[in-house]
Amino acid sequence: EDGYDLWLRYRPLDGAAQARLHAQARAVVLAAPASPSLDAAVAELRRGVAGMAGREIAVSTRLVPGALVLATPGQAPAGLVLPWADLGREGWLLRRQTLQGRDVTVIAANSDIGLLYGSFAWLRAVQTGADLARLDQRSAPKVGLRLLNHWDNLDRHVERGYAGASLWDWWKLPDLLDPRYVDYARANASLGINGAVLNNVNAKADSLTAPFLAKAAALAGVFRPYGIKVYLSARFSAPVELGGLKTADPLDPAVRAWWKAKADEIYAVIPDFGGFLVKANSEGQPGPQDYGRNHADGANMLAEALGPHGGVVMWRAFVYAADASDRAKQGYVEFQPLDGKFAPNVIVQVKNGPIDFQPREPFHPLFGAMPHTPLALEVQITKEYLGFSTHLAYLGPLFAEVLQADTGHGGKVARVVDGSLHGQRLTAMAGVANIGTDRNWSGSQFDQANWYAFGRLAWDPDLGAADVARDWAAQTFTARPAARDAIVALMMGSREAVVDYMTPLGLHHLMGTGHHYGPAPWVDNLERADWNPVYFHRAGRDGIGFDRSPAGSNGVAQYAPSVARLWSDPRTTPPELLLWFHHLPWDYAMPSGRSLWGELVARYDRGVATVDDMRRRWDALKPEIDAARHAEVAAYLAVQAHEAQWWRDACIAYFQSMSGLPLPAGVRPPALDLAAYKARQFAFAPGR
Ligand code: BDP
Repeated sequence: EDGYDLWLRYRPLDGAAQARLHAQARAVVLAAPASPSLDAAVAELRRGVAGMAGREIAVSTRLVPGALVLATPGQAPAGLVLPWADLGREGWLLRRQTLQGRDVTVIAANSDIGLLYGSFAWLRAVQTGADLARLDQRSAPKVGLRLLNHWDNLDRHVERGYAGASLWDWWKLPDLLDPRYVDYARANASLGINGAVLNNVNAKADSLTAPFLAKAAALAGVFRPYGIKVYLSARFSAPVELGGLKTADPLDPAVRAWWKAKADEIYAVIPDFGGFLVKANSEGQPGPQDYGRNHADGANMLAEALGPHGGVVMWRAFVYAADASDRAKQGYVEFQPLDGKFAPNVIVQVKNGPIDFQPREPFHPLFGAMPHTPLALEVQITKEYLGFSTHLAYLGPLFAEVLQADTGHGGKVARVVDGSLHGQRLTAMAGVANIGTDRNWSGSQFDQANWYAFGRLAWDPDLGAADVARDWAAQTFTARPAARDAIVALMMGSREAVVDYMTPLGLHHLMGTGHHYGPAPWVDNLERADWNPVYFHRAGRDGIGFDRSPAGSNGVAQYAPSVARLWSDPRTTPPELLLWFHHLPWDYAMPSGRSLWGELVARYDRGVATVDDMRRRWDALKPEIDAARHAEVAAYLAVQAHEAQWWRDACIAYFQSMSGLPLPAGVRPPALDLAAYKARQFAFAPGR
């Protein structure tokens, strides 16, 4: 067990469950047109049943009792009456029923890809111990485009990647197709992920050259049966860099013609190419503002090129200009006025929060504030700011927190993302992938759960994070209820623990320069003001926190009035976001009865204590988990416990130097003095 199999392990069930499974899966019956996706579905069912029931099952044309019947409406067996219309193009239905006098399990969908999704759903039902004899489930995705964004460079280095090198072996492509590409596609399809942006948003123009397009086309060929489309990050200045033009001005006819020709060239080799993802005028990337144009001008030019082929432009809203008055305000300031100005095949891709993938942020104020523009939610699966793949932090609660946040504009973020709030048909959710060449794919066993949770929540943003964790734990570690639930409990507290020992009470961006690993709240010497931790926490003798209230930057005014009203006043701001919106004196009275200073210290201590508790819980699970994976997780948790302490000690030492206050009674002082924490260096942290 090295984690390679992810949640598709299909290990033998115990005797009674095996017998039950066998009774429900005697053969696969095809009542759908042949296709590569259907072949993939059948192969997966056979693989799963062989693994779990220990028997090979045949593909039959006769409706035998105990069959798994894969059906589409066109070829459905006589007597099968189903709510086909409710399933949409990709949805599925699983139902145990009697058909022509035989008890069978129907896996039904309107398309072959729906059947593949349904097959994975049935296998999940088996793996999680569902009652197969009474199965009756159906599901259709609420979000249209469910995409992984790979920040993979063409030299196979993964920006912010903590799981080895890029899976894409560009050098050997298109001739050599690593079998791992198929396993990648299976894993994604099992969750419903239907697109992959192959290259980094900090893009090289080379990815758009003919040799690289041939390589991308080879990957697209592997992924196609699994319903996964290939997308590319496009560098805005490519017409200059590749085309020899003098400008990349989006209103220049020659530039527009260049992109049109490029789109035609791409679709000639990848007929179902998904489209472009663009990071423009952000962190040094070129963009339309270099020519005095705005984001809509840039996006619409690309949309015009892709539109005739059915492609989309995912234009990122992650921008912050040199004006450093309040970085959190800048995405909204630049994009909100462009509402309604984008072409219909443009979707503006917005990070979950207004800064940058912090352990906790309020939801981004653009959600709900651009009713005439499709908005995609971008989350980061790779844990750049939550301890890389060495710290255990299950991100389901983070994703669910933003999706369930009430925008105050008539619905929660999930309703913006699924398009229902403002009647958008183009909908998307993107996750920055945490996948690489490590045998376990994600750098650690538990980081697989974040890939999994992203996929499940992109399909259905209303799923509960604990329910998703329960499925994952059952599929990945054990379906035995007590052990499974112990794993879920450990996972569910893990993200809050990271918030507590890194950035409690709404603090943000306290991490080390560049690599973003480890505490560095003291850093104040970076080129741009808004790259410095001191810019974000603003601690001094008078107090701590970034004042975004009306008396400060008034960033809070970017939210709907009902939300802004609550968050303008520290007394009605949730403690979790307090120092995001307010600068408060150290003796400010918290709802807990502690002073702000006391509360800050208590949260740091709580974070450390939770990690210690996670270790104990994991140790107790030893008899339930295979030795190799148990030991690997235990080793990581030991690192995390040590580093949680480091974070806590370094931050308390630093903030105490600001507050000048004694530690509350009974609190253990930091192990070292502040200078020692400041001196600690990480020259070789991965992922930059
Ligand atoms: C930041 C990362 C940087 C990315 C950037 C982005 O540190 O590597 O390029 O986000 O999303 O968090 O573009």
